[in-house]
Formats: sequence, C-alpha cells, structure tokens
Amino acid sequence: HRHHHLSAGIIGAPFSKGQPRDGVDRGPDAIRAAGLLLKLQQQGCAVKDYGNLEFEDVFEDAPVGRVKRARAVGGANQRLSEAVRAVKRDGHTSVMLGGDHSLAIGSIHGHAAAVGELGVVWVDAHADINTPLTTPTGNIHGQPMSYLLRELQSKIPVLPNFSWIKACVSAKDVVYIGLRDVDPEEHFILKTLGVKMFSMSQVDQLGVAKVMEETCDYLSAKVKKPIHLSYDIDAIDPSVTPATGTPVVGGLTYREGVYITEHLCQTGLLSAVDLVEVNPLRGHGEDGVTSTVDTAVALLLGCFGRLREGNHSSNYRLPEP
Ligand code: HAR
Ligand code: MN
Ligand code: MN
Ligand code: MN
Repeated sequence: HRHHHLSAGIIGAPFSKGQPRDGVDRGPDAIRAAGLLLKLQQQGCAVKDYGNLEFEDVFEDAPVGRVKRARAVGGANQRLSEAVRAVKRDGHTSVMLGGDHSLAIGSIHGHAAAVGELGVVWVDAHADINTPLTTPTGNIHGQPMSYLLRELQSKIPVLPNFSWIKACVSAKDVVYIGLRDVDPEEHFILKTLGVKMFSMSQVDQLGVAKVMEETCDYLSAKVKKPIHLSYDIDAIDPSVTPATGTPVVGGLTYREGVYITEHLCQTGLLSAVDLVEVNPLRGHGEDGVTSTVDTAVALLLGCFGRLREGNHSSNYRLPEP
C-alpha cells in the first residue's frame, strides 16, 4: 500500500477555554517545534500548514447553569468548523492541533459538513459525553460528544454561541478506545445509546490488535464512511505523556497508542485527525514535556503512513556501483 497520495492540512487551534488550566493553547506550536511538518514531508506526505486560528476575546462569559465559558467555546468552534471544512474542500486530510478537547465540536462539525456521514474513533481516558446538565465540572472539554450526537439533542439546552451547531454524528458510528475515567452519568449515556467502546479493560482483555480489527469492522459493517480520529493525548499512560491537564493512571502504552494510528491509516479511510490536550506547562519538567510532545508527533506520523518496520518510497532504486 503506497501513501504518496496522502496530504495533510494542518490547523493550529491554540484554545484553552474548554477547561481551566493555562498552557494547553501552546500545544500547536510545541508540536510544530518538535518537527512535525518536516517529518511528515520526509515520509513522503504533502503538507500544507494553514497556521494558527485566531480566536476573538470574549469579555463577558458568565457561566450558563453549570457550563463555563460557553460563548468563547461556541465562537472558537464555529471558526474551527469553517477552517476544517476549507481544508477538506482543498482535498487534504485535516489535522487539528489543540488546544483542549472542546475543539472536537468544531472539528467534527466541519468535517461532517464537508464529507457527510462519518465514523468517529475517540481515543481518550475520558468519554467527554457529559451534557450541560450532567457535567460535574462545567468544563466543555468534558462535553463535546453530547453536542454532536443526534440521539442526545433533546437533552441539550440552549447555550449562547452554540446555535450554529448541527448534531451530525449517530451513536452507532462512534467507537471509544482507552476509557478509564467515566462519570456515572456518562456511563448511563453510553449504555443507553449502545455506544461501542473499548475501555482499558477491553484493551487488556483483547489486545490492541483485536480492538482495532473490531473497531474497523464495526465502523465499516454497512458502508465505508470517512473516519474522524479524535485523539486525546491523555489516552496514553501519564508515565509517557504527563504534560496534559487531567492525567489518569493505567493508560495505553506508547506502542498501543501508535498501533491505533498505524491501523487506522491502513484502512485508507482516515479523513481528519484531532490531536488535543497537550499542555507544555504541565508534566514534571522538561523531559515530561518532550516525551509528551514527541509522542504526539509519533501518533501523527502513524496517521500518515509511518510504519515501525520502516518505509521507502515507491520510486526508490538501489544505487548502481
Ligand atoms: N468527566 C470530567 C468532566 O466532564 C472530566 C473530563 C476531563 N478531561 C478531559 N477530557 N481531558 O478528555 O469534566
Ligand atoms: Mn478528551
Ligand atoms: Mn481525556
Ligand atoms: Mn493509503
């Protein structure tokens, strides 16, 4: 399988207001500084960097019920949705560098607006499916799936700057991988809607290879839809990726994390990727940040055809003596 046809359209989304900690807005530049663009090009991937989005300041953004900073999050995601739609119109695989995971609202919305029905693979320690009425923290990065799922729309109250959002994903088209910190209300939602999930228990039980085989069989059972991969770096074990806002012990190994991207790339259906929650101001010192950012880069390289066995371009010829 050759991958010279792959091209990445990179959008930086330096946004942090879906959660309370400073620093996650520095994720896009940290990931670029670790050499993402050059490394993608070196593996034969065409790259267009669309730069970082600029988000309007919101001066009055009082909580709406439990929900914090709805106006800022709604506005930022509307902008991101347009940007992802443009990247897809230009024919690239969209790569959204976060920023916090509230950005999945705009990324998935824009992707669906461009290509229609999607399969969503959500790799995360958390389910991020709280509604504005179940959220224990008010942080919207714990809620994005609730705004996107058609089946939950009767449970979503009106929020300022959220009226543009059209629920565009069906519960049957979502697969979770890596869950290990799920609120009771979220667990109720997942079970009631019958959402496919591979918690860390299932990763332990089945192994990551079986998990990925079942994930792709499940998503492509009827028709092959484009895949949106929303990868929260906190899915990986914090011994490897400590520089994130809400680390949870007992996560995916580096190898399991990379395997997920290799497998999804090989389907040929990967159409957009989010890499979120890298926070260079968290983690314990420089080494933890470097390890986190380097892992994020490795996951993205895996999405664009990098194989651990090695790669070579299809036109390579051995030098003649
Ligand atoms: N479930 C909690 C909430 O809704 C915590 C969510 C936390 N963090 C994330 N999401 N990083 O993946 O607030
Ligand atoms: Mn998340
Ligand atoms: Mn998470
Ligand atoms: Mn291919």
